[in-house]
Amino acid sequence: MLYHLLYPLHTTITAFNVFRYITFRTIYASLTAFLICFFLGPWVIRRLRYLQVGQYIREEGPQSHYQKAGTPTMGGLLIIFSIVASTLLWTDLTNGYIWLILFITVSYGLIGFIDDYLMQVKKRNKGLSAKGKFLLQTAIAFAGATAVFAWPEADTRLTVPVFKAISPDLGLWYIPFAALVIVGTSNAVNLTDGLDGLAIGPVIIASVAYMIFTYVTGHIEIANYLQIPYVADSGEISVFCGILAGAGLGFLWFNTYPAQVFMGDVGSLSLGGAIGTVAVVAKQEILLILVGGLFVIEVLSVIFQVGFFKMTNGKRIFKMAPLHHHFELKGWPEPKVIVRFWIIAIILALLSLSTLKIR
Ligand code: 57M
Repeated sequence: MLYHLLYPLHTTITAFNVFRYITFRTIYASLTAFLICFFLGPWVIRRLRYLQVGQYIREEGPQSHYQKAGTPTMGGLLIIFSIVASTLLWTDLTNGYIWLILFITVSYGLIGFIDDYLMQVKKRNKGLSAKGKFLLQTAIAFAGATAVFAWPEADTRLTVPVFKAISPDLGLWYIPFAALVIVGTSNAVNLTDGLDGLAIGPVIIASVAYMIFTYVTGHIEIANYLQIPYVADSGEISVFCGILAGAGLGFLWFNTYPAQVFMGDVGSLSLGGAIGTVAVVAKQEILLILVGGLFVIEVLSVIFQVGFFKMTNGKRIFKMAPLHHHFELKGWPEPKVIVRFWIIAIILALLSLSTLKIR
């Protein structure tokens, strides 16, 4: 909005020329998203308490979580509001990628909202059935992936980090592949959201990493210099990534240990869907394994735990999966698990950025 309203005025007020710059808009869009969460947070938390949207704690969880019962959840509603408002305010709304990412973010938020509503408000201890949730996510991801495939300048080649010579063309297989990235990332963030701030921290870190990647892929000179695919108009996505990071920081203000609010599935599914979609449109899907490495580690811990459990009918690799519960049961205080997982996420994101130079 501001971009469309104020930039054209730069002929009279030259100061408004700044609205043209992606860096300027990214910084102020990020600050806007942060401030919306920061100032609206207390009110939202009070409303969620009033509406009794208190977290239901499953009995088989770690003992230490029992005192969390009743913590307001569905704080993801605040995150999504902040993301949508800041995106409408600060991005170039003629950019199709922005609308695609917003579509996935909001529709995944809707799936999560239904799940949370059934689980928390209807007190049904299961939300949407896992199958129902997965089918909805897959359908929406396929719609998004098909839109990317049908894009005029669609490029179905896969970018392989480090090995610039390898870029297999997936052709029609690009659609299921892209859909898988979006659904997988969404569920990976959902699984990780099991300790105070544990999911939002790596979401912020991944957003900053992709903010840099999309700025670079959208900048033809830098992209060519670094020999990575130039994706026209993808630079605008770095404004969105800044908004993701800003909204994440604003939410973290209240979600940090001891959490005053949880994001709920409405938050984890939508943030994961947003990051997965950003990775797809920026053509950095494989790199997501590194950028979102902590989410990958958490999912793998569950896969190995369940697999091993089934193979040895009853033995466990970890005390409990996902991995964060294992360290909790080993006696690490919750904040120690959280910050150490953030440190790992930061290191993996730095490694992912280093692949820009190692080509
Ligand atoms: C998403 N949800 C948290 C909160 C948050 C297959 C299996 C690994 C699935 C997994 C599962 O059910 N995952 C669901 C994780 C839950 O958080 C809520 O859910 C939203 C995110 N989707 O926003 O509303 C609990 O996490 C804690 N929490 C915090 N701070 C936060 O900021 O402390 C969340 C956010 C909250 C709160 O206690 O209630 C969750 O953990 O369910 N299942 C598990 O993760 C379970 N693991 C398990 O069953 N492991 C088995 C097998 C299946 C691998 C094993 O190891 O043998 C654990 N989680 C729970 N109970 N709650 C252990 C059992």
